[in-house]
Amino acid sequence: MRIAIIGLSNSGKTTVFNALTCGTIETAAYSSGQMEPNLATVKVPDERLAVLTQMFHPRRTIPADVQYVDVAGLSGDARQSGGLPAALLNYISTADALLHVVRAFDDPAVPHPEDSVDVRRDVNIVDLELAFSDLAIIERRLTRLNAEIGKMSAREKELRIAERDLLVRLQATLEADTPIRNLELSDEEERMIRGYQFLTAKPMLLVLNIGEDQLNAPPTLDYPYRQSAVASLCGKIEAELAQLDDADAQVFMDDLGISAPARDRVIQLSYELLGLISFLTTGPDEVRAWTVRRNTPAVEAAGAIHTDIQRGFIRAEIVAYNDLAAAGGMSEAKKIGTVRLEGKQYIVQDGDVCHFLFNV
Ligand SMILES: Nc1nc2c(ncn2[C@@H]2O[C@H](COP(=O)(O)OP(=O)(O)OP(=O)(O)O)[C@@H](O)[C@H]2O)c(=O)[nH]1
Ligand SMILES: [Mg+2]
Repeated sequence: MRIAIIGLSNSGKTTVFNALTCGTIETAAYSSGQMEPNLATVKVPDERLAVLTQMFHPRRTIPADVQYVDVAGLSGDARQSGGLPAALLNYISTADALLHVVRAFDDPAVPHPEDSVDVRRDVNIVDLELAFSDLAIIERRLTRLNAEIGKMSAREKELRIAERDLLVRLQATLEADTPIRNLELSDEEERMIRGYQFLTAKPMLLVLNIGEDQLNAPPTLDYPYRQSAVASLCGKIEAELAQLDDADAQVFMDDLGISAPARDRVIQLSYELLGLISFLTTGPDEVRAWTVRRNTPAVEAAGAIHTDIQRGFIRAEIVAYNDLAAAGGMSEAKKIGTVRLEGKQYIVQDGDVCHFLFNV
């Protein structure tokens, strides 16, 4: 799972990246304009892993991880310049979700590309930029489809017409200033558009980067779309916090009246609001958490571990974490009868302890 950190230049993207990943990438008051992204992998905190480790004594314990990629700022002028730079678009479109850092802090030493702090305006600028990119793809595809449909066989034609109708619907949605993620699409419709990697179809976490002076009264923002959430944090403080050991961090947090570092909160938010869950695997070798989207069928979840397991999938042996913890061990859970056999289409739940049976 990869989350791309986007936003206008100087909004504090690299600062937030450092806060989330305990990184030390240099930040600057003057936009770097760099195209090379910063990449880091973050372990997702999960108390269940400690319990399972006690139970199975594996050689290693591997938490789920999320990758963050910090890219160059969006300039807000893609419409004039003919689209987002290709390298930037590539990093954003291949991400599973977007984290938009919006500048809420006021600091005369840090120039704002729009010359003033205005959270609502900046959210709109970036949303428009993403929508514009999606619209360009839709328009190109519709032109192709319309040219091709006349020459197709009946079966092929039916499929293409369904795709065209869906794209026309997405186009109308975007033109009404609504992101694609706000639409409730059927599984089949989602499959139909997955390949386009639409930017506004990705789950979106807006992070308001507030100043030290706003800690006690962070600004709010109404952002009512589906698969979207709003959080606020002070990037500058959190990046400093990420560099301290636990004891020093606690003193610093007590001083500021913060109860927990933002990185845990933001990673948890990513999980809940970006539709991600963890399933768990256990054994003498490793106890491990894996990340998949909510509503993932068992056969696809198996693919998160290895494509061979997906291809040769027979069944999954599954016990809910709470049942396993209550039973105290796998053979006890089997005795009580809380271990189930599930097929390919079973929808994996957060905390499912899974053992996949497969042949290759
Ligand atoms: N006062 C204050 N300054 C901040 C905060 N967050 C970031 N800054 C400052 O803003 C400047 C830009 O921060 P960066 O994190 O480099 O911003 P960016 O969005 O990555 O910038 P580009 O990559 O150049 O687009 C730096 O001087 C930061 O120290 C904050 O919460 N408060
Ligand atoms: Mg940066």
